[in-house]
Amino acid sequence: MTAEISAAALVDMGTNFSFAYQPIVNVAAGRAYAHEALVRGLVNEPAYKIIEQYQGAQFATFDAACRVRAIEIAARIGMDTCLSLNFLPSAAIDENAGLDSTLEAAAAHSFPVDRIIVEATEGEAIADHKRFASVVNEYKSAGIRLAIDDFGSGHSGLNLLAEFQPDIVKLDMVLVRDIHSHGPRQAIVRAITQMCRDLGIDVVAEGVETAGEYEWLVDANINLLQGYFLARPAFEMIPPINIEFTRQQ
Ligand code: G
Ligand code: MN
Repeated sequence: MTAEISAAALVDMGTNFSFAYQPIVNVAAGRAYAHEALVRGLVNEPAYKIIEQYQGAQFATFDAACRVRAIEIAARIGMDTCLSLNFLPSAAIDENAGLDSTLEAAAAHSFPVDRIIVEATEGEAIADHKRFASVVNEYKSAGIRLAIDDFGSGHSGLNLLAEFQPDIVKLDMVLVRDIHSHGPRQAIVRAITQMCRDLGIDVVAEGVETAGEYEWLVDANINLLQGYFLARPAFEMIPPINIEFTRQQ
């Protein structure tokens, strides 16, 4: 077994890239519930330009360095909501890039661990339920919450929820698109939402782009919303939210 890569090495790798943050809005409370960290270049180059530089053996280290860097910047810009970090389960189960560095970064920057959410995004690794469940349990026992990203997109599906229950399910934006005028998507989203309520799982709808989508989702009592309609990701800052909360409770 090789030792986990040093915290200093991860911090050093993190100086090569930066982050934008996009609100996940609690429309019932009328404020941001969390901010999702999205990797960017040092001068706001798009994510793919950074990710393509770290393919192969370096990728697990990159994934861990992302979490460290995203926490550092979130603390620096004074984030007082939850912080949602994307993670690749296959990278997180790599012994060189485990949980310790994320916990160390949270402690170093005084970011409370119970305000960290990790979004699992990689279908293939999640499909290895046993292995993934042990990673999830490690995170959970540290106080970190788990979201399943892109739910309903093919890789992340119902069978997963039978095996273990995340804290949050993020509906894939394909299900959200034009939902106000699409009967089948409405039926699917209603059923997923009911199931999640029964299981005690919070639902986030992502990729909300229009007023029509927004209104339908709010009427369906889906109160955690993310997407360009509410706010675009903002580079190294917390963006204002575009909408007035006329439906505030
Ligand atoms: O895989 P994941 O769900 O983490 O992807 C998030 C990506 O979706 C980010 O690149 C983010 O910029 C993008 N995104 C966020 N909101 C919207 C939206 O309303 N529409 C579209 N098309 N993309 C979005
Ligand atoms: Mn995500």
